Amino acid sequence: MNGTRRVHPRLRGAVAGLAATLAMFGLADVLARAFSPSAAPLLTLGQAIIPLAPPAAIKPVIALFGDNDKLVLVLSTGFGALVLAGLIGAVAASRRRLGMGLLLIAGLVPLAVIILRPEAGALDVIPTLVGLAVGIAVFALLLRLGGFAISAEAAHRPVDDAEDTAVPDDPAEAADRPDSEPDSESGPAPGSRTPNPLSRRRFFGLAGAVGTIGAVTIAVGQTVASLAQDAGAAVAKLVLPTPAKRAAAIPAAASTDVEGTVPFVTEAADFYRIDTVLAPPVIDPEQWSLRIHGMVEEEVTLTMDDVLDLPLEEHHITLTCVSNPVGGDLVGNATWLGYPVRDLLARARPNSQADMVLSHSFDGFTASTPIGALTDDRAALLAVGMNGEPLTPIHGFPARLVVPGLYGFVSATKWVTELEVTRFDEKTAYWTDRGWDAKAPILVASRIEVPKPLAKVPAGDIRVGGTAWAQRAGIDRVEVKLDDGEWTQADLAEEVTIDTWRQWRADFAEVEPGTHTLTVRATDKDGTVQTAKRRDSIPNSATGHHHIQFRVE
Ligand SMILES: Nc1nc2c(c(=O)[nH]1)N[C@H]1C(S)=C(S)[C@@H](COP(=O)(O)O)O[C@H]1N2
Ligand SMILES: [Mo]
Repeated sequence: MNGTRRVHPRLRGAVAGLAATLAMFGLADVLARAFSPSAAPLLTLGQAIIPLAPPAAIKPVIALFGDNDKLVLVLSTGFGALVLAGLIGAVAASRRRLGMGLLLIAGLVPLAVIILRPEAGALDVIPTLVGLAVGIAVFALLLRLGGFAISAEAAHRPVDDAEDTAVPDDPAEAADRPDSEPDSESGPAPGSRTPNPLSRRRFFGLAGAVGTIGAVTIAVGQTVASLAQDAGAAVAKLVLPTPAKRAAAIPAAASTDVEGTVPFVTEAADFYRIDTVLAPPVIDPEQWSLRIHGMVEEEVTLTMDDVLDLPLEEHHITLTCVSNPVGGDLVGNATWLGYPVRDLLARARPNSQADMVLSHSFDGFTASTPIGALTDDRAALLAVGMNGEPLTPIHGFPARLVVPGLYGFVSATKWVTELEVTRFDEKTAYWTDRGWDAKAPILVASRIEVPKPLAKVPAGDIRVGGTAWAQRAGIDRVEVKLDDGEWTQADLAEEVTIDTWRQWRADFAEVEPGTHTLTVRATDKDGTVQTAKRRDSIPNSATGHHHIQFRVE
């Protein structure tokens, strides 16, 4: 028997595997959304991969896809599962029992991941179990309809479509069949196949329909779930009190008038999102509490009512991610409402030997913050509000930390549930265990927002603009350079606080047609000039000057 005869049976087997897997994920997804949303197998699998993924792979994905990293992860998990299913299906074309067994074993993986989650409930396995049973049944049925023999002897002689014994009831199909597989130059041994296998067209039609229904179900489920998430009843339960201390109003002069620059205040919907959860936990504020423990004189636990009864303060603070590439947008500025962590810690009376607070999230994430940054005069907050609204689930509802001057991964714990007072030589945080620094103050940075890279700009006078930040120090100066010219000082918008970003703009007269490069650098009020040295984001942020090219015509 020559090799080409195997192509079609293997393809059929692979298609059967793909269709069965899509059916399994689709059904399990629908059931999970109805009964236990956090137990959807695709989501749970993707979530399980996150802490296992090598840091060297995670940060570039974040840098490349930013907020879409979740989608990329779910899609790659799904893609991986499909590739595996296709291979198993191809195996099943010649060894049906082995193929079925492999599919079952592969299906046990999401089941195991679901059971092993710390928050797993007894009913969580049901969606995946039902999905798996149906997926296996679909696989078996498609293999049978595809004409794969059960006996080991026959397994070596897969059926060719041209020899189908089924009586076609569709003339077009009948016409389609006799010459459809020119590679079937020799006939199969008598008795070597299941009776009445479907024609090629029907088989692929059926498998395609099953697979499509599964895929559409998954896509619709994901979309519905992400739309439903922000409008949770939990969020409606939290009514923010009037701040005891309001932040100063933001002056108009905090913004330059350069069209196309990013607004001074970032709306929650536009705020960058970085975290290790696929679906943000939706926490009932009535169930939430914050426990302050560890090296303290007195353990303290606060409920949400306790927090809302405290005199809350509003502060404008710019939050920054260590993974932000030079010129990137993993940075946002908001008005946060919360209670100073300093005063919370004072209630628990930390031991003087403690030098770190390990904040724990509901989802298991941790951040290590120097205790000094939480007790000095900066506005380190247990925040419950963002721009006048409760936090959104994505940004940490019902409570998170916001600490001026430190990258988010060592300070800005969302869905925060515990403050553990400890020492850097005793405990390490989530990203520190994955190669990042234990402490990470924000470095002075600046970016060009206008013109956009590769923009076409009319010749003549050109206005450029962007944003710079150096939380805790404040921005002192921003300089821009056209091509190889001199550094020229940009005009700065009014400073709101040293912990907020600052917009800048500059004008260049009579710029000649052609391709030009624009470069920016900032200097903070301590005199630190943004370094030109290029460096990757691990272990404590990328550096280098942001530059863009644009065309004058
Ligand atoms: N629970 C939890 N909190 C977290 C993270 C996380 O992965 N899990 N990521 C941190 C990082 S790396 C950053 S930069 C900020 C981002 O906050 P945002 O998503 O609200 O912009 O949240 C921090 N808080
Ligand atoms: Mo981050």
